[in-house]
Amino acid sequence: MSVPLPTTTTFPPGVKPFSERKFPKTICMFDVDGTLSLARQEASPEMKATLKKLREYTAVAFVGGSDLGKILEQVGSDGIQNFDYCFAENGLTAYKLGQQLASASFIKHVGEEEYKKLVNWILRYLSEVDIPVKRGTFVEFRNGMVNVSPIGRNASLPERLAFEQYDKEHHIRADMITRLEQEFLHLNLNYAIGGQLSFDIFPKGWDKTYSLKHIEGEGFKDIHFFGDKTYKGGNDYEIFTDERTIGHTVTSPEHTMQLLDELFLTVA
Ligand code: M1P
Repeated sequence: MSVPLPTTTTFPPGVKPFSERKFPKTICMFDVDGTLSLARQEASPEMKATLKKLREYTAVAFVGGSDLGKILEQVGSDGIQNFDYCFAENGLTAYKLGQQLASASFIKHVGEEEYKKLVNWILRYLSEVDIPVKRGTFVEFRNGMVNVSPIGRNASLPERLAFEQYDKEHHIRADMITRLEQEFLHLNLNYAIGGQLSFDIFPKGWDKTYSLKHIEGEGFKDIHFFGDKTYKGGNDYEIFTDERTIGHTVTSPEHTMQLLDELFLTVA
């Protein structure tokens, strides 16, 4: 959905304007899975309290690969109100202070015909992949990307974890990506393994750095990014290494909270 950019910045009641925060020109941006919560699980009450406190110090944003619905299951259904900026699907779905921002769409970018060829190819390929179990929803169409899962997104938590282990040994996703890269070179797409049972496909450049477009010109001098998949090939790599950000690699949500304490919350 494309909606006009909001023309005014209105801070909700009880939320300090950026200029009144302790670090007025700083924004902290967080990956979700592995950074604010365990993969596809809800953030802990401690994490939610830490982020609430942080909002007194800096501007606060999440930038996740998942779609907005899944991220809100993790950060809380009131997430759009609790973060200054919400970036789902790498920023292809974006909110500032509760108002949706304009964005681009995958289908408009590649066109219906090419999209259809891509999906048909994926379904054909997956029909020939032999893995221990298969469930449902092998292709999930989103605004800014396509998410592909060889086991299917309907897998239960134990099945999800089992697939992740199986994939580590058998490289089901990595092999499929290699083939996709060869078949669809002309579409100039990027493939990212950001989670446990799927991978994302989106146009080159529509990685998490896309979200930075939404805060350009907002006056932030220090843009901190926190993520766990900051290695090459991980879906945090591009934004972590981008020259506009100060990147932090975290190993768990607890590690994220520890870094926030050290960097901001306990600074006199
Ligand atoms: O945020 C990381 C990834 O989370 C999910 O991955 P999975 O279901 O495979 O664990 C997906 O929503 C994926 O798009 C996203 O990149």
